[in-house]
Amino acid sequence: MERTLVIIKPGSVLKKNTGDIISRFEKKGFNIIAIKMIQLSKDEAQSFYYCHRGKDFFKMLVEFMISGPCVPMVIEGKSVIQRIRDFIGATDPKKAEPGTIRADFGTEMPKNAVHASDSIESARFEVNFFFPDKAF
Ligand code: FUP
Repeated sequence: MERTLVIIKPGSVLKKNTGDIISRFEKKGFNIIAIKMIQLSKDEAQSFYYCHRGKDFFKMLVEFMISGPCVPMVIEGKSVIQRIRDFIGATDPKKAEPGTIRADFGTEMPKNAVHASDSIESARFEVNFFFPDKAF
């Protein structure tokens, strides 16, 4: 069993796509074990994306992530980290496979609708970041 952290990003919440996106995960059979709506502070967004500090898109990414509330959730299941990454599609919505969440709800980076952990290490950090009681 694995756990992964998904965030419905502020752009999706603003466009009222939250319910539709949650529904996509549920209809696919994914098991959501924790979910909440919060607004990140600048410090929190910078800490969450610490691995991108110093990159040219970092400032824009942080500004976007604090532009409104977001909806982080923990999803649990067998090989769920890779399965969710495949399900949401490529990072750039323009390159995401048709029918994926990022293709259908994203516009361009960083407004790519959702975030999902990309490894066991990042999932561990990210789940603990938003849901310390679900840490593994
Ligand atoms: P992902 O793991 O799919 O979220 O992709 P990355 O970790 O590479 O990127 C993190 C965030 O930065 C994504 F929301 C996309 C954004 N980004 C840009 O805005 N510009 C870039 O050139 C690369 C990533």
